[in-house]
Amino acid sequence: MSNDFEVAALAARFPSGFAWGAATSSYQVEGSTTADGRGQSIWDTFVSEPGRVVDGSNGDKAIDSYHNIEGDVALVGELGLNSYRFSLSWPRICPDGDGKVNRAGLDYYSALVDALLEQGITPWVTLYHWDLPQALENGGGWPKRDTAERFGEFAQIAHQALGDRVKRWITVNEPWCAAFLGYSSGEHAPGRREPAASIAAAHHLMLGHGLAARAIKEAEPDATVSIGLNFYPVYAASDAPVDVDAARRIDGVQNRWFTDAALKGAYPEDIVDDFTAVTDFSFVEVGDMEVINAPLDCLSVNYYSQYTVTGREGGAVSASAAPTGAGSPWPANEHVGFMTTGLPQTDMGWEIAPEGLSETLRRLHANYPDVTLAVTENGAAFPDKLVEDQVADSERLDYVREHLGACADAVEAGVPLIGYFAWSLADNFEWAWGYTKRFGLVYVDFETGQRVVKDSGKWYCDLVRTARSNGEAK
Ligand code: IFM
Repeated sequence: MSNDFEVAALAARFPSGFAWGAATSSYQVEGSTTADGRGQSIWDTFVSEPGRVVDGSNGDKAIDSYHNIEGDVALVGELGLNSYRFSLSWPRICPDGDGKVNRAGLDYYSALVDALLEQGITPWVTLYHWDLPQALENGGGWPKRDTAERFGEFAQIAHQALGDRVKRWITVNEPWCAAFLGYSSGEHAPGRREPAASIAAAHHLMLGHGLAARAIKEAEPDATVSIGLNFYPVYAASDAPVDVDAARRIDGVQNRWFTDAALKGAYPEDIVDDFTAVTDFSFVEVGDMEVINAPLDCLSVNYYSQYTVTGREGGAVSASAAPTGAGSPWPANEHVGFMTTGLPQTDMGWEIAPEGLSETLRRLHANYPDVTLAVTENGAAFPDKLVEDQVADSERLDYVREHLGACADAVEAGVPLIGYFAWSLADNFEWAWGYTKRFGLVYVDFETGQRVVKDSGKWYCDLVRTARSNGEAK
């Protein structure tokens, strides 16, 4: 099948009005961490501690998006995208995490939004993508209720400043990572290893989500409000009851904990029972679950891979198969081994499982039929090389193509999917992996900042342009 024919066939499977985008987050791309009154975030602190980031790097410069609004927006336009997802740095806007606003921080995002709109690109704004103001961590961080309340205020501030132009809001990105990698396994900022506190953190991230969603909807009932959750199909390695139970626990914490809270107003009972071994849930107050259950317009689905788990003691544990899955607080991950199944893997060691994306979308729609879905992150790291102005990243191109095929399968199965965002627009700071993992559709020379569209980016552009012109013709 020729490439053109294949692109046309795939493009034709998406509805008109579909959001075609790419995503980034503030700490991963902006740099300028002390410019113009920005306060310190927990990631600034974390990266300064020896051994936290594999290459000893940090986000001080990142890919300098703070100084490159025009260039980055032009890149989004060059790729033919009609949507761009980015996050607000809370400490850039509220340096101490309280109600005191740093005007320069708001001005930066306001200029970015204007530049996008001028190009006809719809901004999708994430309010929290992990860069908590250090001042709030000093007061106890997400395990403390006050942080959720401050976040609700921050949402109000952000909406007041940008809501005249921004209509798509994602409250919190991947609270699983923020809570459990941040406060249980300690792989992410603030690097704490306190399982009980991580469950309180998870609750307050959800409470913050609910308060933010409520603040935005009260100010603007027509705004689209969403939460970004990371999903993985979880399979038991065998029918043995210990394996089946391990799969239940990991699925519960990863896929059901946050989604049930947001969309059903209750945590899944089996996981509450598991967690009772480490916490008494005294941080949950009357009325919290109603706040968390604030009406949602859309569920933002971040999808990368699948998990196969065993509960057998000494079962084949592969740290690389699930560098993040192992972060669930004990007892959810007690004796759980993450296994490799022989599928090809990305540079993160994550198995490539595109059919898991359509399975995830179909399962979400079956369980939560009232909400539309958007894939707000999907992508892969590979060790790209720039050779004579070209990055021949055929593995990423295949990854994106196959996952978009899975999205189209879901659409055809009746899933109300409204958008797809590649992670990421450009190579950037990959958290504890520093600059050693490249996820971009666009290659970045981390020394010079030069950007070069990879083959995967060119292919995606082709697809998006074809799909969008189909939409216009309909
Ligand atoms: O880079 C991250 C992003 O910040 C959150 N979701 C997963 C991506 C890849 O690890």
